[in-house]
Amino acid sequence: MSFLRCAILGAVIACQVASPAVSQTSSGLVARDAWLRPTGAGMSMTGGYLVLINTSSRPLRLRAASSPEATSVTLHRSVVSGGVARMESLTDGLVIPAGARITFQPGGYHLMVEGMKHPLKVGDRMKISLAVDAAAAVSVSFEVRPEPPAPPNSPPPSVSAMPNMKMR
Ligand SMILES: [Cu+2]
Repeated sequence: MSFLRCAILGAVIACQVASPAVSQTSSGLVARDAWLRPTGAGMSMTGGYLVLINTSSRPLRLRAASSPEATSVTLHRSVVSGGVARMESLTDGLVIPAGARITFQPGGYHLMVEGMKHPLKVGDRMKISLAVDAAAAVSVSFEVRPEPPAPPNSPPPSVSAMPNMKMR
């Protein structure tokens, strides 16, 4: 990782104190751009997506996810085999290599949220906890929106670009 990249990540980490868009675990995993699809009529399940960045110098394993607002949150991956799309459960979690970034997005990795206690509409927020290795789970605030908040490889937002900063 270059010095410049570290400097940018440093700015993001400093910013996350005030912004709900970025969360960090004690292990060095940064979660950003977390979003959920709104639930359809009569549906109690949805998909959650985010960008995970491993800022540490060793691999990190996302072990599990959970939310007080859903019966279960599981790690899934959509795959197409033999022309048929299906989802597989990542029962061993997901390893993020040192310095790597993994984008959860429709058609790929996603958090399968099932047994929602109430419907989600655009503009709502929902907390999902992520458990990484042996570190304490970190709570990430997901925004409900119809599409991703930013292209997967866009630069981190600057402090001045966040007019509505709130303390959590
Ligand atoms: Cu799924």
